[in-house]
Amino acid sequence: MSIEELYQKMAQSIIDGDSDASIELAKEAVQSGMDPLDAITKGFVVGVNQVGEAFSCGDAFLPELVMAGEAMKAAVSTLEPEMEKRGSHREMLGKVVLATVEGDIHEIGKSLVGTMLSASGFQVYDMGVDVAVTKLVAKAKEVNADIVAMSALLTTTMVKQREVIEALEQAGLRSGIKVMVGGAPVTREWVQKIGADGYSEDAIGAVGVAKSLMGKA
Ligand code: B1M
Repeated sequence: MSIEELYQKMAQSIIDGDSDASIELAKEAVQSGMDPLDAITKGFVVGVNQVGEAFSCGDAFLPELVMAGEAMKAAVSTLEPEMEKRGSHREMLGKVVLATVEGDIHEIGKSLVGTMLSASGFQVYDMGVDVAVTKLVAKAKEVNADIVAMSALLTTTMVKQREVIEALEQAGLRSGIKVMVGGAPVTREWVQKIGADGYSEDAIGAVGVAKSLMGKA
C-alpha cells in the first residue's frame, strides 16, 4: 500500500468511527517507520476534520462525532509511545500545567500538545478536561509551574482562558507564570485581548512557543 493510500485509510477509519481500524493503522504506521505526527496530521486529522465539517452542516450528528472522537483518541494513544520515544531532549526545560478549560471536554488536541511538550523535555502535569479555574490555579501554585497551558475548542469556553489569567493575577502568581493558549477557535487577536503570553495553532508549534517562553528557543 502506498503512503497516500495509508493516509486515506487512516482518514476513513475516523470517518467510519472504527477504533479497531484506526488502532491497526496506527500500528502499521509505527511498524513502517512513519513519523507518528505525519500519521496524525496527514491521515487521522483529515478524517476528524471532515466529520467536524459534516456535523456543522447538519450532515452528521452527535453519535458520529462521538465515534469519530473515540477512533481519533484510540489512534493517538497508539502513536503516543512512539512520539515520546522520538523525543530526544532530556534536559528539563520547565514545568507545564496543562488542561482543557472548564466546560470543555475536547481532549485529543490538548493531549497531543502534552505528549509533544513532554517528549521535548518539559515536565507536564496534564489535569485532563473540564478543569475548573480554581483547580488549575491551585495546581500551578502547588507545583510552582513555569507555564500554564490551556486548550479550548468551543467559542463558549474560550472565555475560561481569560478567567484563569485573571485568577492567576488575583492569586499574585501571574508575574512568575507564563500563559499559553490554543485550540481551534483561538486567534492571535484573542491572545492579545486576554493578555496571554503565547499561542500556537498546533502541537509542534506549541513546543517552540513553550521553549521561547522559557528563553530556551
Ligand atoms: Co466537538 N465540537 N463538540 N466533540 N468536536 C468541535 C470543536 C466543533 C468545531 C465541531 C463543528 O461544529 N464543526 C464544534 C465547536 C463549535 C464552536 O464552538 N465553534 C463542536 C461542538 C459544537 C461540540 C458539542 C457542543 C456538540 C454537542 O453536544 N451538541 C460538544 C461539546 C462538549 C463539551 O466540550 N462540553 C462536543 C463534543 C465532542 C465529542 C465529545 C463528541 C468529541 C471530542 C472527543 C474527545 O476529545 N475525546 C468532539 C470532536 C471529536 C470534535 C471535532 C470533530 C474534532 C476535535 C479534535 O479532536 N480535533 C471538532 C471539529 C474540528 O476541530 N474539526 C469539534 C483533532 C485535534 C488533534 O485537533 O483539538 O484542534 P484540535 O487540537 C489541535 C490544535 O487546535 C492545537 O494543537 C492540536 C494539535 O495540532 N491545540 C493547541 C489544541 N490545544 C492547544 C493548546 C495549545 C496549543 C495548541 O497551547 C496550550
